[in-house]
Amino acid sequence: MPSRTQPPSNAPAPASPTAESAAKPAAKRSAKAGSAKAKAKAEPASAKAATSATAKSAKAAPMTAKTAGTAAAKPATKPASRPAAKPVPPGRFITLEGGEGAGKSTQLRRLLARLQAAGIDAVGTREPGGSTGAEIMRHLILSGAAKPLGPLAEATLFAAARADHLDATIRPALARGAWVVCDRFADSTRVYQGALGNVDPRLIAALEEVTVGETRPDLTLILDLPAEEGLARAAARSGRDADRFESEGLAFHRALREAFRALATSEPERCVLIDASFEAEAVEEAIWQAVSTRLKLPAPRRRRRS
Ligand code: T5A
Repeated sequence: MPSRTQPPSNAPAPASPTAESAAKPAAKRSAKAGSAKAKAKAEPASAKAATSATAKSAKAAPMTAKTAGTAAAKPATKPASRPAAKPVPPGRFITLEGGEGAGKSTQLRRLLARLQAAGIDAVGTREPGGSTGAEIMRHLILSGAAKPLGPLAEATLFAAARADHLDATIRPALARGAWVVCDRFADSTRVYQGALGNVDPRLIAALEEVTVGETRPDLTLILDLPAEEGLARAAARSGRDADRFESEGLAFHRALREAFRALATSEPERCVLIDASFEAEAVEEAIWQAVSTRLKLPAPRRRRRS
């Protein structure tokens, strides 16, 4: 069974969302996954440097048993003391998934506001998009221009957009210790192009391996709602026409819901199924419960007395 969170009926009022934070670009630094990698890489590199320095000095002045003993007893130069590097708190990566109109964008804003109120540096982003290059690809894909090429071509376009998004936005934010909340991510490719588009799962997995690598979500919140309700919500929203995927038939959207539910069942350690049929405040509360239970929130900062 998937882990399913029911919103309480007496959910408190939400914190006010900030659209600004949802669009906030992340600073350019190295990746979260990259930081672990960088650390692993840095160690062999410094070991190599030390080895080559030893080899060099050994070449310049070959050691005898006598000089070796002296050198060991009395180091010629005192090693310079360096200030300890300030540890970077680990960033966390949360993704929101689900069918059309399930309330992902609404809940992303609310979750960001909650995280920021808890003193967390939180960045909101979305897919397809979230970086300059990926936003260009978003327009291309959602316009339906690539539809005639089929789901395989669309899967590779989503993967290319994701690679840019990860490099430009997600990894730099995680590396500085920020929490990243992303509206859709690789699970959408698994479900839309994989489960629904019948793209070979080995290809979907290979694309994910190459683009996402170690930058996997710590927590995925799957907003679950009957397809009819989601489509009705999306249609009631004023100001835009149905896009490439919204314009698919009801059977497609019902199958989407089932595929997302199956995903939640298959990866219960990462995914939490959220009942999104409640009003937005209650869904927000259920999401906050899941986030605070699954991820360790930092202790609230103490105020200094003046
Ligand atoms: N895609 C994406 C792929 O096929 N493969 C991929 O790899 C990726 C990354 C993206 C499309 O691309 C596809 C999937 C998508 O079809 P999109 O425009 O980003 O396109 O579309 P969605 O992600 O589906 O976003 P939507 O905006 O359509 O839906 P949301 O974000 O789930 O819903 P939201 O928050 O905008 O809410 C919709 C309406 O409902 C109201 C809101 O006010 C809004 O009017 N609402 C509620 N009403 C009642 N009760 C609640 N609890 C409500 N919550 C929100």
